Order: sequence, then structure tokens, then C-alpha cells
Amino acid sequence: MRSTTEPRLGTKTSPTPVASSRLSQSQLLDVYSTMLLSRILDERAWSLNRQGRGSFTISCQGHEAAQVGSALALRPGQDVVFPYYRDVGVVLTLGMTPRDLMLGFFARAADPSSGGRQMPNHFGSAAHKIVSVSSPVATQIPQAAGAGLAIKVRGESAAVAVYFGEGCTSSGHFHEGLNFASVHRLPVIFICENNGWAISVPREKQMGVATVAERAAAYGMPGVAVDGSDPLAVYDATIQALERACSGGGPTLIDARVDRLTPHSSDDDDRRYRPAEDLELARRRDPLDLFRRFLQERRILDRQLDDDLRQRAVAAVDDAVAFAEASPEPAPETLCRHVYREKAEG
Ligand SMILES: Cc1ncc(C[n+]2csc(CCOP(=O)(O)OP(=O)(O)O)c2C)c(N)n1
Repeated sequence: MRSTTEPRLGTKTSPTPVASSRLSQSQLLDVYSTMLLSRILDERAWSLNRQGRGSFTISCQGHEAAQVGSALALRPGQDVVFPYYRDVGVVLTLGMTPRDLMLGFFARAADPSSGGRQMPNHFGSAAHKIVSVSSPVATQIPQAAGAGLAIKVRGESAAVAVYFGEGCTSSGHFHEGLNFASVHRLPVIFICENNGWAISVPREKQMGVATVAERAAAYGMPGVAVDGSDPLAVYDATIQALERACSGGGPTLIDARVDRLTPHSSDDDDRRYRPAEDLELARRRDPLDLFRRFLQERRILDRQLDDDLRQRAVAAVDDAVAFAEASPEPAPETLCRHVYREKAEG
């Protein structure tokens, strides 16, 4: 099992130093608000699951800084984004709403991701250029390389961002996707949310190298290790990767070190494999707490504003739950939609 003394980037338990000076105070507050909304939405999904009102959930908790910081660097509706199942903070930053996500959670007909046909957290939105999550892990990586090739062939002004966990980097899809993107100098940003666990399998049983970042050397692209508990550091790394992608410099691999603050999913019991002290250490460097303290020390956030933002997020989640629960389920006669060709009308 992973040692809690393993050297990592995300080991600090004090407020985050600023890497980025590019963001205004109101943008910093937006980052915090979106991280907070992601957390509250996610916690609600767990409690609804435990109440028997939702079949399944899988968590963004601990990943919010990496998700919001990276997605903020992207251009919504312009860049093509392949999220993975933890990416609540990514899709909210790009413009999906708590209602959109709760419609998916309750598998309602109006769910923009799949019309209630997929598992929760299989995000997708054509309007936001968010490509549907693939359930077989890592398959989004060669898909993203393909999207990068299409952008290059068409001469479009866009890049691709693809998200995945470190467990995906021991899959052949990872190798093929990065190799292809590098050979063709495609405008793709590979973003690994590296939490050190692939369900119950620790990082050292997934790979023979110590970091995901060093894998990049084998493909001839930069491998950027970044503290994924710092949204500003991840923002800066993603901005640089985007500039490189859009200027013909080719792909970048970002290795954002994060912590998973929950079991793998609502169907998992991590006490069976994760040392209690590993989780305890992770909780002490919760990215939401670190960023809150950072904003408080800079006098950008005070107790009153924090309470207001929290209340606003809770109200948005209350609204989303009520709205989605009251929404109709998919009609049974549409069961085969998107599976078999439907008869032409009339
Ligand atoms: C091809 C395939 N094999 C196995 C699974 C089951 N599975 C779902 S998530 C997961 C772990 C992925 O770990 P990682 O990529 O590190 O992401 P994390 O969940 O830690 O964020 C596995 C093995 C799957 N969905 N697809």
C-alpha cells in the first residue's frame, strides 16, 4: 500500500502560494465559488444515494482545484473537452449547471448528457463542446487525439483537453493517444488527475515510474508536474499548454497531484484497502480549505461572504434536486433511441 511519507507535490497543509497573477479578485472568487458548488453538489449526491434516491455516485471531492483551475484556462464552446467521471468542477466551469447534473443523477428525460440513459457523471453537452464520457477508462485519450487531428486538418482555432486518472496511464489507450498526438503535433492537453489510487490499486502497483509526468519524455512532449490542490498553479500550467497547443507546438501532459477524499464510488468501501492515516493526511490538505484560507489571508474573502457563497451554492443545489426529481423519466417507447435506427416519421 502507498506510504503516506511518499514525496508528493500536494503535501502542504498551509494556504497556497500564488503562482498566477493573471486573475482578478472577482475571478479568484469565481474559482472558489465553483469549487464550493462542486463540493456541495457532490456531497448532496452522496446523501441522496444513501437515502436510496439515487442509484450511484462517484466523487470530485479533493479534485476540485485541479478541475476548476484547468477548465478556467479553456475557452468554453471553442475548445473540445473530454472529461472523465470525477469532473464535476470541469463541466460546471465550462457552463453546465447543477440542474443539468441532477437531471443526469436522477436519469431524467431532460438530462442533457444522455437523456437519462447513462450512469451519473457521464457528462456530455454538445453546446459546450463536452464530449460524452466513455465508461471504459482511458478510451477518451485516443478519442481526444482524433479530435485534435480533426482540428488540425480543418485548420480550426481550438484545442482539445482530455482528463483521466493515473490508473489510465497504464492502459494501451494512453500510449497510443499520446504517441499519435506527439507524432502529428496535435493541439491536445492531456490532464491527469493523479490521486494515487485506481479504485483499490495504489500508484506503485500501476506503474514502474514514480510520476506520471516523467512518462511524457517517452512521447517527446513536456510533462508538467503540478500541485493539484492549487487551482492557480493548475491554471497557469494549462494556460501554458494551451498556448503551446495553439501555436503549433504540440501536446502537453499535465500531472496534477490530487487527493481522493472519498471511497472510489458510492459502491466502494475504502476502509478495506486504504490506510486511515492516508485519508487523514489527505483531509488536512483539502483544496477547498487551502484556497479558502488563501483568500481570507489576502482579505478577498471574509466570513460573511463565505457564508453568502455557501448559502447561494446550497440554494442552487436545492433547486436542482427539486427540479430534477420533478422532471419526467424517459418514455419507455424511447428505450432504443440512439441504439437502433428509428423509423422515419410520417
Ligand atoms: C476498461 C475498464 N476497465 C476497468 C474499469 C473499471 N474502473 C472504473 S474506474 C477504474 C479506476 C480508474 O482509476 P484512475 O484512472 O486512477 O482514476 P480515479 O478513479 O482514481 O480518479 C476502474 C478500474 C473500467 N471502467 N474500464
